[in-house]
Amino acid sequence: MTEKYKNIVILTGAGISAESGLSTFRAENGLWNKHRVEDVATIEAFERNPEYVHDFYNELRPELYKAQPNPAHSAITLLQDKYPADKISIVTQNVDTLHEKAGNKNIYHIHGQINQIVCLNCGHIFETWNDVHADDVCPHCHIQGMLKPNIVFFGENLLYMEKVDTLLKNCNLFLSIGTSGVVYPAAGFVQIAKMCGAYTCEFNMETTSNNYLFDRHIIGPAGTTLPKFVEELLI
Ligand code: BJW
Repeated sequence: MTEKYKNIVILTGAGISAESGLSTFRAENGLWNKHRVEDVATIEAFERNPEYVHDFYNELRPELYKAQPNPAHSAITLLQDKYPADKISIVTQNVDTLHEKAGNKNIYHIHGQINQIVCLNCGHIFETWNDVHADDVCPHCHIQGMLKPNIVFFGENLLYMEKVDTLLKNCNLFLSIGTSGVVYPAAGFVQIAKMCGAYTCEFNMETTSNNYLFDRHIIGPAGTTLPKFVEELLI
């Protein structure tokens, strides 16, 4: 086995969950074909009409609860278990928990998690798969009407950014799986990794907008292409 890569960062987007039956955002039949981004995924929308935004995530939560990981997630488990790197980290834009369900480790949910709720009054974060409503009370500070899905909306800062920045600057292999590369700052991660010397590789069904920053493009469904790639690394 070649032990070329000591630190690996894997950035994932909605495409890695597509073969688990979850909708991506920007596809023709994607999540945002049925809803306006401005109504469900901006902090202004939440401030304007929190119940509408809660309803959207209340509807999505049971679907994500039921979803099961696919061979792409399992390939990451295999890589983390068998490849002799010092560290293999997953930086995911996904709010589903498929990486956790597949037994992946070192996961950073930079856009938050559907099963977490944050209180905007006291900062308390708690986990639930149940519906949440705009007039619910925080279990910690007992203030009403301040609960928000712990999901990063447009206009909000991402989570774990300091840690992720360090990981990116120290990795020598950067893999980007199933993301269109249009949402920043995640779309710029490849540039940081590349500037710091990493070999960069993307897995997608199509050409992406930051395509030119990748050394290798593997076109096809991640559930097929990633297990093959991992197999090659493990030889
Ligand atoms: C497959 C496949 C298969 C399908 N196998 N592949 C710099 C420049 C310009 C703008 C900005 C900038 N910096 C910040 C901004 C503003 C903004 C932004 O990026 N805007 C652009 C859209 C123009 N960013 C922000 O506001 C971020 N915050 C921030 O930067 O804070 C500081 C700041 C604040 C204010 C001003 C300036 C700075 C926050 C971004 C939060 C994103 N949140 C969302 C919604 C969460 C809600 C929810 O999950 O329901 O996160 S947006 C949405 O897009 C979601 C996703 O995580 C994210 C990325 O989407 P993803 O995963 O790439 O999905 P798709 O559908 O786009 O692509 C799927 C891909 O998979 C496709 O390519 C398919 O081909 C592929 N695929 N099947 C392999 N089987």
